Amino acid sequence: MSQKRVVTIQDISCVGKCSLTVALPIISAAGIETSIIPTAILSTHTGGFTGYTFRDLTEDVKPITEHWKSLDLKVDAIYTGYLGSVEQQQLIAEIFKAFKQPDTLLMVDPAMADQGKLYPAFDMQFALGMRDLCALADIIVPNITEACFMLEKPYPGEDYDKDYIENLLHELAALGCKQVILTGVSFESGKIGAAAYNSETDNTDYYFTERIEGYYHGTGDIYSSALLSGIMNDKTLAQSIQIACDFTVAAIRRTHDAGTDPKYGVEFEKELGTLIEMLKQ
Ligand code: PXL
Repeated sequence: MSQKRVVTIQDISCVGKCSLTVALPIISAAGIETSIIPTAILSTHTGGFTGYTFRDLTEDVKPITEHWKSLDLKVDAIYTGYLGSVEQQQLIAEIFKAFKQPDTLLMVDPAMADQGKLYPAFDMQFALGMRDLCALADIIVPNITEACFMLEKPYPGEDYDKDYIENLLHELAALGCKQVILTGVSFESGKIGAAAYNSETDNTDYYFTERIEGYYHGTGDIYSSALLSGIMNDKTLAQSIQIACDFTVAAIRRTHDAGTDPKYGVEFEKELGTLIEMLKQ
């Protein structure tokens, strides 16, 4: 069987591990070729740093994909993360159409918000553009904040129950995507995890791990990259959310124990061996 290829479309934040600097090593370690389309280059990510540079690469996206159309590229999955603009969201809809083959998985992580707030670069128009992109995907990976922005609902903070989460999952699936993974779900103190809804089977799976206090940057991207690594290695959705949760929390634990500044990202590198072991089981 030939090696699978993922195309991932996100920014390069040169310092502060997130987006492409985590997707590339994680998906590659999982044995999957990782082709990329960089959407922007920033000196750092935008969360917790000031004075960062931002070079928009929207102009480069079309020439890259036009060239690719002349190649015989087999694409097993397209995975989008942090995007720079509404224009890029529209370009990605075109890329989905041009490169989707019958068994290509389209995964959208609407990386744009957390803890009730949009990231600095974004507004409501961008959030609704993300909703339209999610409608085209097979699988989406929002956190609760992103889900609320896309569904134009108030952010509930920590004040929700299982019925609320399952209603959110159903409303997100109604956008048009088959599978919804909602991250950052917590029903009891000290535990946090994900809910996975498959609209084709109407089944919901949950998986929780220990909650480590603090805000750790880039963990959403690490989670999505590990989740896709599971799916591309033929794990079920339930197995993939478990692998992604365990890998992400192990990286957070290392960073917590080392006491390093969490805005620089988490120590996922030394957990890559464990990820590979989990994918082999
Ligand atoms: O991890 C999400 C992310 C990715 N890329 C950039 C960001 C952020 C979150 O703040 O600023 C540039």
